[in-house]
Amino acid sequence: MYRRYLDQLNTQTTQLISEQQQLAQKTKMSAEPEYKKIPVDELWAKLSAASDCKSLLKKHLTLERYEALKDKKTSIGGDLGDCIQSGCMNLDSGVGIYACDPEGYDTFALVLDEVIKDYHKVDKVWHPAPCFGDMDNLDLGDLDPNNEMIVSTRVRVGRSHTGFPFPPAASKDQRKAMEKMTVEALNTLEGELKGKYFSLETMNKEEEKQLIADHFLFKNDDRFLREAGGYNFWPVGRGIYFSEDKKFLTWINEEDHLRFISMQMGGDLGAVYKRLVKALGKLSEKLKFAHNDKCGYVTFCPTNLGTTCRASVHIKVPKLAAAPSTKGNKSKLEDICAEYNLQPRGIHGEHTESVGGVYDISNKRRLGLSELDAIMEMKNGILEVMKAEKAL
Ligand code: ADP
Ligand code: CIR
Repeated sequence: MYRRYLDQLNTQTTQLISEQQQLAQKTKMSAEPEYKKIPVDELWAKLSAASDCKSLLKKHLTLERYEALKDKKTSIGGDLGDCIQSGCMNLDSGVGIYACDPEGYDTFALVLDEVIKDYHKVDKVWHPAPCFGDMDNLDLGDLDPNNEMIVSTRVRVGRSHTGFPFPPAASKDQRKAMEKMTVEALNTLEGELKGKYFSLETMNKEEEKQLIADHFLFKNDDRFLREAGGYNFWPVGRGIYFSEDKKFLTWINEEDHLRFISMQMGGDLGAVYKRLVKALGKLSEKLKFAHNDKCGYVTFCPTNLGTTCRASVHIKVPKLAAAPSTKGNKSKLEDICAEYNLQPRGIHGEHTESVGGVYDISNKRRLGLSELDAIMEMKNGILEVMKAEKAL
């Protein structure tokens, strides 16, 4: 009986993959001139001349590796330039490299594997099977039951549709096709996940501004992502879905094809995580996400691979942020984040500043550990941050 069920599930999955691949082919058009490609030798000249560049790209793209990779192409034509243009044109990048398309993780493994190992702190680029934990018995609890420090909690994952390329190679029609199939899947959600889709192409500017200010919606002002082709054909194929209470959200065609998000005010990490896992279970029945043993869930940016999970809190830590580090020109907050594999960001997302001592602090590693481990790493680190702030 169970065997028959598994066989049926396999047939359904194979059918879904093949349907998505056919759709990607049908909507592939000749390259449209949105993405201004800079010749790879010009990019390399800029990067190799930059003596104060601290990116992982600069660290790992040696002359020898550059020579070995500069003429390689993936089967859909992705090249080294597509991967490194962002990091070469933005020498202040932290990472500086994206994958031109899913196959790029193999074609350009000579440099991408080194960046991945360095960022996720692993010895080998390999990812375990997904493991979200036993939802019936999992008790992550509320990190701040008395509402003293945590303003809000959010967990997000990224997903790519099998068969479709990443931004540098995605056509307008492919973006629209991905939008349509995602909205059809989202419209089958029920109960607390039931909601509505809002296209960026038709949304009024006031509403868009308010959704951004309230931390729900993405924007197109990240110069790192822009240079990687992330805003090609903006706002075509982009939009946001949210449940009636705005606690479950989906971003379509921002940096990744898909970002699934669960968030709410306060510190109840357990409730936020469980909601996301429930939505992922339902949506995986309708959509086929790109996944393999090397990368886990495949995403555009190598920092998001694996679990793709970023669990964050907006947390008030003014004392820790103001206290000097014992190790050089940093803060105590940065020390503690480094120690517990956490990443501090500003209040309006990556590459923004803190406001009023409130920081976005999340797990940093996503690959080489399970979803539950990534969440536990965040939980344990945040509890330490709270303890340290209270002690000052
Ligand atoms: P991502 O998390 O998707 O990688 P960003 O760092 O750009 O991307 O954050 C996206 C948005 O999510 C921003 O508006 C940011 O303020 C918001 N955000 C992140 N974490 C939280 C949180 N814990 N509570 C509320 N909003 C959050
Ligand atoms: C950079 O290289 O700084 C940008 N492309 C952002 C990299 C992703 N950020 C991260 O640390 N998770």
